[in-house]
Amino acid sequence: MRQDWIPLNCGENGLGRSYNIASCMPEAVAFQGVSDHSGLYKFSVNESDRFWGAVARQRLSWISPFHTVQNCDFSQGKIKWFEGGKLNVSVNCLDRHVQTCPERVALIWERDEPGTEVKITYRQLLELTCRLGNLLKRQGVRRGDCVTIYMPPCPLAVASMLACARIGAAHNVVFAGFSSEALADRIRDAQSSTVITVNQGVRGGKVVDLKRTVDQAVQNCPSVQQVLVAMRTENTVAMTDRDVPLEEEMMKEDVVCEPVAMDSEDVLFLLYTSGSTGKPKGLVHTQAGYLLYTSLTHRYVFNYHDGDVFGCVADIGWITGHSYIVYGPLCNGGTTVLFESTPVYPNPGRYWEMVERLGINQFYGAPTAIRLLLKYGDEWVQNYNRSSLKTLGSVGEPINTEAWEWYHRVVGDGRCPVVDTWWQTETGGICIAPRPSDPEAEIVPGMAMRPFYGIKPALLDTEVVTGDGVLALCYNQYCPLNCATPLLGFFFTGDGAHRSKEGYYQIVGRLDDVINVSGHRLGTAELEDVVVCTIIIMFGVYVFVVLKKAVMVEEDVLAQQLREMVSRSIAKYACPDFIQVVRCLPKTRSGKIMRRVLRKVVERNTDELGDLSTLDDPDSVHEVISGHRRLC
Ligand code: 6R9
Repeated sequence: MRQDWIPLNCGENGLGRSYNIASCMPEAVAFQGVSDHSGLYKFSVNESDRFWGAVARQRLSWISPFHTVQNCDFSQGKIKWFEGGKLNVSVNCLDRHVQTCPERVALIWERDEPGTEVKITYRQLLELTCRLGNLLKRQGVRRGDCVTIYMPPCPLAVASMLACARIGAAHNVVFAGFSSEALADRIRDAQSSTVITVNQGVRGGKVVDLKRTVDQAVQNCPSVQQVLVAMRTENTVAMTDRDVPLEEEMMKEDVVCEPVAMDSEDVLFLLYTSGSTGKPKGLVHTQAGYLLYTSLTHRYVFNYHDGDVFGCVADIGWITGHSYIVYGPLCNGGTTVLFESTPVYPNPGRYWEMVERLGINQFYGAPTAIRLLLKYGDEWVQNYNRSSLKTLGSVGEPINTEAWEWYHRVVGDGRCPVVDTWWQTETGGICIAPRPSDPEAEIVPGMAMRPFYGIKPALLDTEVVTGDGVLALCYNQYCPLNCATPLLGFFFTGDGAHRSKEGYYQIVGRLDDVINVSGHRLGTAELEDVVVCTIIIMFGVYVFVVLKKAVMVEEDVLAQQLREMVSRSIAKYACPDFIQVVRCLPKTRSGKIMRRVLRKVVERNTDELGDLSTLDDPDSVHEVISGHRRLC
């Protein structure tokens, strides 16, 4: 059966410095005639059945083997991977590691107060998951149901996700910062009979009444039969007949829960996009392809090795949390951090103090936080020992050169590769990133660089090899992800991108933010690289400026400086026509700038700001609206 690949019996460290296939994908597979990274990449897109078939057999535990690697017809919107295969995601993330290393730490729960972290081993996490799975069954949850989880990052949230996977239910995790209306919308959409929450959340030293938000939400959700309430704080909260004390009831359950054999394409979870570009939309990811892809990218994009501590500081309520806090790391038997706090609590050294205390090896964060922290200066970083760090990752928005360089030079002491990873909730896993590749290969600051195995990007409005265009991925034929937005056989990403003559990709911003100025295509990322602030473009270039904390400058001087910088670095035609200094910008709860709101403000269409349910700070919009606009 396995004639198409030969396992490589070589350790990852004994390979010397020579670059060969083993350093691209050491323990996985070797394909005949493939001897380097670019060969392996070509193989993954040209012989995708053989590539993914072999990787899926190698990396996942199957209850029954699949008979067909892929059965996709884009024109019909049909995308099926690993048909015939049955597996259980929680078995892949837990049981098989409990067999080999039960006492390995699976989760480090980095609680809000520094120094109060809690470690959970694989054995403990499996027990929690089984008890919860049994409790959910007792509450009437069945295969195919969808459970809504409204919890901050904590072990019981991860156990809840895995418990759903174990019993064949889908989960619908809602970021625990959303309002009761946003939560109610998502519960109704999922038709959940069960919601899992905590009495209160704790973040940045503040206590948040999450249970109360759930109470308000479920008033308008007739499908909800019960709310399971875990105790994050010691404060009691009002309980109704519908509410079930989670810890108390789960302790009555058995620590064994039979995993359900799921089909490869059964639903694993539902998740909403962050709403930066429009009304949040709900997406579905399925079992096998999603798990395989997150595990492979986690291993190779970040160069994750057994025993490493992986620190992704996203919230579990976003796709980044699903894929790179929960499924990717746990499928790989990794140790993963659940970060409950904020980058500035109790001070702007929090991330790096945590890196030192927990010995984090791979740190994965967002440009919005990096930009915030660099404003506080280098000392907050240098106060802590960061020698454990090996790889630094970035996700969510384009990372401007200044932030990239600071991350690389100050945080990573110039010795850790920075992987700028481009992907979307729709794709479920990282699609473009500098790794995997030759460890010596160059990384250009601010560039996402290369497509991952199986990903075949295309720039839709350009025929030339290099150039600019709308990023589209034709990967459904090549890799096991299932984003069904067929357009001429492509998955249309909505992002603008530039491809260099070396074939490297740079994401230049959302398509709606790329405009023609005097006949030149200009992306927001390119401009923001120069002015380190946000720009939105309408009848010209409109610049929103957020000043670094210490900077005091006259607006005339600022306007002059900005124009000079842009002329010098890009061109005269790109010079700002308007500037507006603001304290902060409207952002989504996940930290993305809501450019569509800024655009409406600039167009003076403030009555049509659109869906603001995912907006973080409503004051930021008022400030932008009332702030004065200044002609340069
Ligand atoms: C994972 C995630 C997706 C959108 C995406 C793009 C932007 C994400 C990026 C990036 C430039 C990167 N984006 N990573 N832009 N460089 N490295 O963020 O998913 O919340 O669905 O957002 O975010 O515009 O289309 P999601």
